[in-house]
Amino acid sequence: MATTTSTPGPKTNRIGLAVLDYKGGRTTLCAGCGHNAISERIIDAMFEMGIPPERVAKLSGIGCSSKSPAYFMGRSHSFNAVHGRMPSVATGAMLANRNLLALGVSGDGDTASIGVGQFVHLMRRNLPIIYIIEDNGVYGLTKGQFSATADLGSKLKTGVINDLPPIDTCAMAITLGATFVGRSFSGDKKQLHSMMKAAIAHRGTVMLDIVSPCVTFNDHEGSTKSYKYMKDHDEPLQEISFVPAFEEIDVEYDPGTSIEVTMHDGSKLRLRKLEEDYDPTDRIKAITRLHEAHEKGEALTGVFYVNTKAPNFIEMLNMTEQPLATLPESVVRPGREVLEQVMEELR
Ligand SMILES: Cc1ncc(C[n+]2csc(CCOP(=O)(O)OP(=O)(O)O)c2C)c(N)n1
Ligand code: SF4
Ligand SMILES: [Mg+2]
Repeated sequence: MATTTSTPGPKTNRIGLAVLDYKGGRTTLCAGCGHNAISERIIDAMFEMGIPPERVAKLSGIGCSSKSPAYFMGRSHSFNAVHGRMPSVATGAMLANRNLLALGVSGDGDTASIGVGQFVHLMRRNLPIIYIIEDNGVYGLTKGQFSATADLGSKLKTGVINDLPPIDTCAMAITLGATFVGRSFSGDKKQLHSMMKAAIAHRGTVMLDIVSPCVTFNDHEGSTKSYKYMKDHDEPLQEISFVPAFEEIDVEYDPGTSIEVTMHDGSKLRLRKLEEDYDPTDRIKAITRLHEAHEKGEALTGVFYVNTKAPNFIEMLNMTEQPLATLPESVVRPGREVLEQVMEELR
């Protein structure tokens, strides 16, 4: 008698979706571009956390980085805004529907050059959003001019030297009020993976600056955002591991050398300290560490600051539990009596 063997289907997550359900279109970015690696980490993290793709709103500005949302999570909402103006679109989307998971993808040019005005106001509001800067230090899409995150003295392929100091978007975000701030490197799969999952569990502004080499215009000798430079100068602040609330939390490390942060949904972000006394809830210390790293020429990576206590923008505005976008007309539209009362008050 013939026996039938069944081939196991694809691995599914806790909402029954396969990783394929989190993929997007085929990338048109250059082969080896760091932005592609970041898209992969977003796909893995969203899949593992069991986030319904339809709950996610991908928001971006203009640039190679801002094009990348087309290459992951094709079932999610997506809005490619004007250069540097994604924060206002993201704010509007979240105020209209607080149930969305906002994922902003921007570039260093899109954020720190043309978009810096919108960026600073987003950071001070603690809007629930994961804001990623795919940071290559140049305007990749327009052929590699320096952006405002390019390090002093770094060199373009053409030989031009940058003589302006960089903006540190992490120090800026912490100073302004963002409540989860970290830096990673597109080539550090493990660190970025844990950081991305913890970011999904946070309910406030997450700002991740991810150094992402532009292999076409900024990966040569003299660049401080190249693969080689990052591999030689990367100073990880701590080892990061993240345990989602739906997984059993076990302790397999020496508590004396690590710190655990409980996220809003009960998940645990574990930071194994390389520095004995690093505390990610100390805002002043986080800013000091970033300034010290600059002085030493280190590319410091890790989670610098986490605050799970601050109210987010939606809570501050005291908005209705039901998203504005789904409120019925009978609730949104004032009746004749209300209008008459208003008119009476104006008389
Ligand atoms: C208002 C406006 N000004 C200038 C441009 C030209 N422009 C397109 S992308 C870009 C810079 C993108 O750099 P970045 O955000 O770092 O993205 P990357 O391509 O490096 O990923 C510029 C200046 C534009 N599209 N719109
Ligand atoms: S030009 Fe640079 S940033 Fe743009 S896709 Fe190519 S490698 Fe990436
Ligand atoms: Mg760039």
